[in-house]
Formats: sequence, structure tokens, C-alpha cells
Amino acid sequence: MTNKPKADSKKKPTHKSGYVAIVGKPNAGKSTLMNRILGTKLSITTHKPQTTRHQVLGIHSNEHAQLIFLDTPGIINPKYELQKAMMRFVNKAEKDADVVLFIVEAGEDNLPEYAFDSLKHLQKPVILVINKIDLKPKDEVQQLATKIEDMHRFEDTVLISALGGEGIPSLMEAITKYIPEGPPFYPKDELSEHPVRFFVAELIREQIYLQFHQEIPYSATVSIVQYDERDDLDYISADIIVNQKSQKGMLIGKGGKAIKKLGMESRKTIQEFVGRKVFLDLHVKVREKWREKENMVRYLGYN
Ligand SMILES: Nc1nc2c(ncn2[C@@H]2O[C@H](COP(=O)(O)OP(=O)(O)OP(=O)(O)O)[C@@H](O)[C@H]2O)c(=O)[nH]1
Ligand SMILES: [Mg+2]
Repeated sequence: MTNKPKADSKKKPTHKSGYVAIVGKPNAGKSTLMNRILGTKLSITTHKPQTTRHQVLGIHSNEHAQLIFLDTPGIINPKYELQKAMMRFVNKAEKDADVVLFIVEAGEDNLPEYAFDSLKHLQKPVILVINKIDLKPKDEVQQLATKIEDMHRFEDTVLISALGGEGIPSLMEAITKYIPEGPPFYPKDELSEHPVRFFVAELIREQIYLQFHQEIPYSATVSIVQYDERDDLDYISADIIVNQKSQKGMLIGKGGKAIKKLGMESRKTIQEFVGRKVFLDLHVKVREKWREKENMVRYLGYN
């Protein structure tokens, strides 16, 4: 055979595509990390644990790769139906992923055994990510990493500050190693696949976490009833659903003061997100013990 094709001297760069699950205890900084990588606020973040309740998908694309991140609720020992649904999102993300990021915050001193349960049987690479390294001295961070490396077989360890950005390029490099070759799954300019009303409900929920205390954030969920893109503004009507009657009064506040503030702050962040003027109409409804009822949890969007 003489017509053998000439070997290409410049090897064509290959394209990689795959899924990256972000898991770990509540408040470890999972959503902050995804937002940092995407360069935009896609997933809500607060100082309170159990902020994220869904699997939130965020797409990072460049010329050579498309990494689809799955932000998940913090790993807990579930007590009621809503928390069980939250843990199903974690398990599903781990199952769908090509590589799993296990996030631990620097200063963590109580990592329960159950946090590793779902990782144990995963036949895929898990990267240990120590976050919030801006808060602790280097030697303490290193000691923690060594301790956790003994608790599970990790493919790699990366130290980062999701908030400050330190270590993010190394993390991206470590992730890409485990992503298979393949064409992009989404158009390169796409950032997510959730509808706008999902993010709007999340932004209202974020304000509930920021403005209310104790059980209220954990007892409330938000349902978008109407979303009209009008000529001059987006008209949004949303229900805030609470678990018991007494919580309704707290959400509304004296003379409606609390709900007014909630509406004002939510509207600001929603306007920023959609990039246009918003009219937001909020109503509080009671669905007794909705968190404990599987059908209600599902009906309210946690499925
Ligand atoms: N100092 C510091 N704070 C951080 C860092 N990353 C996240 N945080 C803060 O930690 C808190 C929790 O961050 P989230 O991103 O909401 O944490 P999460 O893991 O998504 O939490 P859940 O959704 O509740 O599971 C927020 O107040 C963040 O600002 C970091 O690198 N350094
Ligand atoms: Mg989160």
C-alpha cells in the first residue's frame, strides 16, 4: 500500500465534555464554587446551611471543553420528606457525573461517616476540594487534607478559596483530566437549562433565608404562579408556602412590613438577573406540614 495518509504532524486538539457533581456538607461553599467557575451568580448562596435544595446545573464552556456542573444540596441525614428529596438530588448528581468534587471547608472538625456513604460505591474519580482556605493557616489546612485523605480514596486533592478565587485554575485542570473526549452537549453560549421562573423562585427563597430566622427559611418554599413578559416589565406573581399557620403571620409582619421588605429586596435581585424591570406580587399560603408529605414536596417542585 503506497497511498497511506501522511501522519498529521500537528495533532488536532480534542474536545472534552462531561458532568461534574459538587457535593459536600451544607455550607461548605458548593454553590459559591459553581458561581465562581461560571463567573456569574447562578446558584443562590447564604450563610445558612441547607440553602440549596435542588440540583442546579451550570455550564462552563471554552474552546476545548464543556464542563457541566451539578450543584447539589448539602449532605445531611434526612429527617423529613423534603430532606429525603434533597438527598435524592445528591445521589442522582453523583450517578450522572464523570467526576465528583467532594467539598470540605477548612476548619471542618466534624465530618460524619455518612458523608462518605454514597461515595463508597461510586466507581468514578472523586477529587477532594478543601475550600475557604482564606480562613485558616496553611499548615492547618494541610493537616485537615491529610486527615480526610485517610477517610476515602481520592484521586486528587486541591485547596481553594471559592470566594477569593485562589486555587481555581488548579481545580479546573484537575477536573479536566477526568473528563472524557466528546462533542459539547449544549450550545457553547448556554449557561444553564432551568427556566427563568426557577431562578426567580430561588432568588425569593434566598431573601427568605437572609431576612428570616429560625425555622422560617426551612419551612418555606416559593412557587411562581404567573410570569408575564409585558412590554414595559416582567409581571411575576409568586406564592410563598409555609408549613404552619403561625409562620404566615411572621412572614407578613406587623402591618405587612416584613413581606414588603422581602418583596423589595427580591425584586432588586430578580431585576438584576432578568435585566429588566419587574413587578413582583407576593402571597403567603399555608400548606400544613408540606415538608413531611411526599406528594406535596413533589408537587412543589422537588422531584
Ligand atoms: N471565607 C470564605 N467564605 C466562603 C468561601 N466559600 C463560600 N463561603 C461562604 O460560605 C457560606 C456558604 O456558602 P454556600 O456556597 O451557600 O455553601 P453551600 O455548600 O452551597 O451550602 P448549602 O447549599 O447550604 O449546602 C456563604 O456565606 C459563603 O459566602 C470561601 O472560600 N471563603
Ligand atoms: Mg448551596
